[in-house]
Amino acid sequence: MKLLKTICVICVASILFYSCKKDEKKELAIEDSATIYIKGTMDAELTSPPFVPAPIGDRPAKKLLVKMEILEKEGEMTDGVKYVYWTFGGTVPGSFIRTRVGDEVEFTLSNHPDNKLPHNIDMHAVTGPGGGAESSFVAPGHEKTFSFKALNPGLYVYHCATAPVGMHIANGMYGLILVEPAGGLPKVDKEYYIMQGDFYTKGATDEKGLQAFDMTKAIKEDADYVVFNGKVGALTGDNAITANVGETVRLFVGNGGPNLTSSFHVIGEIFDKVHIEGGSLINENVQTTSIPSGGAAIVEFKVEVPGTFIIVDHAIFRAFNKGALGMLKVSGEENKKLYSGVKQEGIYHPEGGTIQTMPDNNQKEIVVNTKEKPLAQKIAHGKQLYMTTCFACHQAEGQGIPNAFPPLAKSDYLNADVKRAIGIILNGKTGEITVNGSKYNSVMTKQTLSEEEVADVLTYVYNSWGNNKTNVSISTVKEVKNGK
Ligand code: HEC
Ligand SMILES: [Cu+2]
Repeated sequence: MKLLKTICVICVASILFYSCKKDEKKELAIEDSATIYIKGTMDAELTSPPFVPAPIGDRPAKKLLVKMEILEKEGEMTDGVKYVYWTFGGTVPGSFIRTRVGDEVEFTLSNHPDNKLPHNIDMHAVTGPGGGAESSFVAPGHEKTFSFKALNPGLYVYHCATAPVGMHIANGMYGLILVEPAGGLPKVDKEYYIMQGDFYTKGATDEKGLQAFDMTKAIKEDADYVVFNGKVGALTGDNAITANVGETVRLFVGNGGPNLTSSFHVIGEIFDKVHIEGGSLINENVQTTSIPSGGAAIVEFKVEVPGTFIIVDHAIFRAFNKGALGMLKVSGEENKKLYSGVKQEGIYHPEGGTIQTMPDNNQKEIVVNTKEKPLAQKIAHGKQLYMTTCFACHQAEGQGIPNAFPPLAKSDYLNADVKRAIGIILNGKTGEITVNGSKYNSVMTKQTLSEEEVADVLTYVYNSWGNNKTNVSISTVKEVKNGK
């Protein structure tokens, strides 16, 4: 009995000791990175996807200068479908940042003067308020600098966190920052940068023309496109990533979302190693790895046989119908011992995004209506327009943002003059104005809306948030347009 007691005491004591030691070790690890000595300054190499900067290797910790420019620019989502992307560094995903534990990163974020909106950056690798978002909020034509020390190794997502956050992310404002451990990552032959994102357009999937962002679909998580590296085909055909038989490949994979989790899979390969969630835990022999929105993973594998390996989100309709399909082309000698099956070309060719439907004999004709609609209908349509074109600046409840965007809720300026308000939407507005006693001197860009849309959106605004309930007619919009 006495012996049993003694053993018990020893057990409890050693468990306590062990768990204390573990905590101590963890604390030490973080404290260590915080006190790593910095030797000199250098400019960070930034790369566009699918490429990554050179490995850090065993370079000592430094002050690392990162300069990133925000650009709002038109690009192509797929053949004939244009989209205005908001980007970090001109690409979706944004430029890849590579740093190491102990680096003091001095980050300068500039917002190009041609841009329309303020932006900022929230880096998941940052320990500090908002991941940097609070210190980096920057208006068009300005830049902001802040600095942070890289404390935890891993692969981290960065993204814009300016309201409406979902919209900034949905338009492409995300990327990856890698923090290497001291001494660097093990050497591999090829490294690439892939990031998934879901997109929501006003028109249906593959509908041609310049497509605007659709807030309603985004809220429903009903994506028109789910793609790697910002567009359909960014990693297929001539854009495929490549390797040679016998090489080791490391993929830095992120998921910008805004909504959908990725079931990341390479058809015909098994991941030898996966840094789960981009952290320190390594899983081996993985078929499909789950990458949450706002998360990442590092996957590594050796390519043993030649061929085209298809990269997909294994939520498979996304791959074959919404764009989440890429290619890794491996060249070299065949190895019949490892793979000797009949090789059939073309099995995995993308089907394209065309949605196939059964014939419908009751198709209704679509009538274009330019006559005045009932008030309720105008308000409903106007609300939709507001939520896609106006609310990024004037906010969901028309409350505006102090010193940047004037309020539309109970706005004395708005309620005083309907024709003036119509003119602002048709032509844009600059110069000082006073709304509810506060001065604004900023720019509202010209909105490309039809006469009917102007009437509907203003009718919605006038019939919301305590405004004077004016019903704006198409004929009044026409009068303003014709200068009456
Ligand atoms: C890119 C940001 C932006 C967008 C988008 C935008 N506005 Fe504005 N709006 C502004 C700014 C900035 C001003 C103030 C301009 C100035 O300082 O002269 C303004 C002023 C106004 C005003 C007059 C001031 C007031 O508060 O009553 C109205 C009315 C208005 N906007 C309505 C709209 C409507 C309706 C839409 C959508 C169809 C819209 N705006 C889209 C930025 C925007
Ligand atoms: Cu932004």
